Amino acid sequence: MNNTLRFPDEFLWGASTSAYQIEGAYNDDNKGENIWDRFVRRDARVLNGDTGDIACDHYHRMPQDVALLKKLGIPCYSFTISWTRILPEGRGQINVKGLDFYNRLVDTLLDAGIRPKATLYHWDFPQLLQDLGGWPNRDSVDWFAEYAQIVFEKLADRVKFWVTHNEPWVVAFLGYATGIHAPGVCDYSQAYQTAHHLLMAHGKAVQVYRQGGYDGQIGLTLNLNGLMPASDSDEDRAATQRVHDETHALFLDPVFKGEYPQALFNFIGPHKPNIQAGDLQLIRQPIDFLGLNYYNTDLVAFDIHSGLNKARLTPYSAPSWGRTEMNWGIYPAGIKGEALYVKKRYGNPDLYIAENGCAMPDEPDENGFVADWDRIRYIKAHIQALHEVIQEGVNLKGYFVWSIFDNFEWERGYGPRFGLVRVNYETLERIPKQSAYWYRDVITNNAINL
Ligand code: IFM
Repeated sequence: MNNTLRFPDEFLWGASTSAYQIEGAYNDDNKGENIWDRFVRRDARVLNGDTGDIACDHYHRMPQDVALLKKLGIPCYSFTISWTRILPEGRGQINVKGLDFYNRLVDTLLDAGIRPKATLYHWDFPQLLQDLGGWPNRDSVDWFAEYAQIVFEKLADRVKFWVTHNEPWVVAFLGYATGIHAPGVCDYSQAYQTAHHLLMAHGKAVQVYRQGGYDGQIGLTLNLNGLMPASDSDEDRAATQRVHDETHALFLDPVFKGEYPQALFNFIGPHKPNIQAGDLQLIRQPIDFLGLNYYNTDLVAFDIHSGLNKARLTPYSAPSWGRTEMNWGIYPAGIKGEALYVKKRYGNPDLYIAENGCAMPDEPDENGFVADWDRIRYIKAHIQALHEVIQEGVNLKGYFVWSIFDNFEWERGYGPRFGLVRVNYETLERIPKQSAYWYRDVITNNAINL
């Protein structure tokens, strides 16, 4: 029996990070303040009072980090750009030193034979623009387009792979509905208005990119976690549909179909966003690919006391899988379900798994080495499910693991570790885990062995 699952020749393997989670240097070289710089300084917002001030200190250790990526055989590195390094006030005056950092990063990657993939926005909104209302202010669409244009002009000659936003649902709903994330607002109307403006900003940035005539690809990355009704009851199924509409259709429908899910808008009533003539056309720009982030699946039950959707989520795990360090369920078949859903409903766009991975209770030995077979088991099972979706006709073009480094996990601080490389937060030493060597072999063989 052949136990090797081989991937198509052109399949792209990669690893992802984000600026606030790894860079540190929060006020070096004229970088402006962003909403996470501010949020981490508010009481009881982040566990242990952790901040991204130093993080992995990637800003100062970039050349060594790229050398490590090379050593680990990573073909494509997905990073995100800190808006306030480039524009300290969010707009207007450009900070040459900030742009220079990304310029050097791109050149260093290319010299190492690593393909750069850049995301414009991964949650670190400029504080000065937040003071003017943040994403709920319609002007944010133009602020973002101005920033995008500056970045494209500097980097798009060498970066051919662009993402506008990473996980806009998180930005809108954790930032503005539950307030778990920066800027910490609890207001569903602002959350929905934010979602609408994020989508418009996405569309406008795509337009700017097309107008620039650059010869690369541009897309959007969504977090599409799995959802299953907790029972067959009508109430649980309806609650599941509402959560699905909020996390999936709210973003996918306007981008691919130029419309919003009306049933959801009827349900949320007064929280519906203000939409003006032409907005949906702007959002529905043809994109070159969709990025799909998948981590887990939840069971959804109707609960009159749970939020606007009246829905309570509990983690679901396949038999024998247990949960991750963050108490997320593990259900590898869920990634397949999401990829097939996108294929069926949205015309089978080119798809990349832009993030997938897990926080596990890593136990370093006396040398700092982590034999993380649990993480390998998780990643392998998800890659195996992805092999199946390719056989079923999904245009899956690549897979990016989250993350190459342990890093700042937002409101949970430095507790959960997602990296294939351990970061010792005292010495900032990087020590590849077992999973890093395992992933290197997957990439080299373009295959997994079962
Ligand atoms: O660390 C985050 C990342 O910033 C966005 N996607 C999910 C990851 C794990 O929670």
